[in-house]
Amino acid sequence: MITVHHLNHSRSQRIIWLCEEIGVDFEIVTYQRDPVTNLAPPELEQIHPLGKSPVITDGDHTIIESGAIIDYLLRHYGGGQFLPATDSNDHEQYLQWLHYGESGAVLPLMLKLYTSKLPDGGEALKPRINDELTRHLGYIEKSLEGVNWFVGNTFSGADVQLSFIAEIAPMMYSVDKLPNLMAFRNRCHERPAYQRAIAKTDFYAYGPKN
Ligand SMILES: N[C@@H](CCC(=O)N[C@@H](CS)C(=O)NCC(=O)O)C(=O)O
Repeated sequence: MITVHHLNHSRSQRIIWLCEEIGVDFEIVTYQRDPVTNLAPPELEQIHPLGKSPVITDGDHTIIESGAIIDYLLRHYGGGQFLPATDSNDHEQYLQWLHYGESGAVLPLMLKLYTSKLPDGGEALKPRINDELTRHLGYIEKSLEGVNWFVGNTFSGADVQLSFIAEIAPMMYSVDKLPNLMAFRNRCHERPAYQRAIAKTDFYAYGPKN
């Protein structure tokens, strides 16, 4: 049985969503962020020393990192769904987007978030961070021109990974410049499995706005 160790308002929401998409049997153990520091509680370190979410356990396996978890779930429990054939060009594209979602794409967003908490708002770093945000979000926006999904215009694990970028981008960048990304986010939110995941968890701050 798969256990998703879920932190409220976090990247683990997308893992619960993916479990719903593939219809695998799973349970959720929820952890609450510290209301002052916003950090995960120490109990999560008992599951994995990094104490971050998402983390899943499945028998002898304990797996961290959203991209690795998405790939694991699809390979072992996806029944061929949402995972392009390994010998296809789409598979290479899928791997690229899966990695990009938690490396190149997320870095400027995290830098913006962290520096905004500095007393001077990280003034010295602002121009560089804003340039990087424009570069990466611009690339993502352009990649969605005329398509619904990132790989072969077919829903895949890469879309699950990138949904978090689409969900947090509005906090740090003008959504007027991201119509394709916001439409993508809305398409994710409209999926029945996404809504089932929302219904199974506490309020998710980056989820659909009613
Ligand atoms: N790249 C990792 C990021 C994991 C991560 O930083 N998760 C955040 C939640 S979105 C977390 O656990 N924050 C609480 C903390 O750092 O204490 C992934 O995608 O799994």
